[in-house]
Amino acid sequence: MSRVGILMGSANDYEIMKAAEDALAELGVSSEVRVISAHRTPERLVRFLESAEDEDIGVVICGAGMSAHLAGVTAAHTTLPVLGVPIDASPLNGLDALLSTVQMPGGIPVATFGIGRSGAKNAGLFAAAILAGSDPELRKRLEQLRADQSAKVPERP
Ligand code: RP5
Repeated sequence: MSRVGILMGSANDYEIMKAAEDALAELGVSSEVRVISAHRTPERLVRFLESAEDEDIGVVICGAGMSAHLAGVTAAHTTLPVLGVPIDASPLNGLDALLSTVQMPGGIPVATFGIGRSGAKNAGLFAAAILAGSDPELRKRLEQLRADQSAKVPERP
């Protein structure tokens, strides 16, 4: 089964991006977690993407805060699906990262998720849903996870 690359602009983003790693692990999908900044370590990003397909990476999740260019630059270098997670890391509370990530020019798509932990979790689940398109067993695990989630919701408060 393909793996998921989880990139983040700073080690400080990990407490948020761990939600993506955890969601994937719960579904039995392994991930490759790296600190790679579009601004501070641009060569590291290019090196990672050059070998990503050979390393069986099927989807790349990118979390970044502030003037967040990680997902966009990643998408510029690969045709793998790129999922962007804006992180609240500035006085603008993540709105800066959301707008930087979501407003891509036509031709270079980034699927953008909500700001913060729930966005990271959903990016993990979405990456699994993409991989499940060619993996019926993973599809079954996703369906089971939804059923378990529904069963945990009480009928009354
Ligand atoms: C972004 O700048 C990172 O993704 C991080 O969210 C933010 C701040 O980085 P640090 O200064 O905390 O390393 O590139």
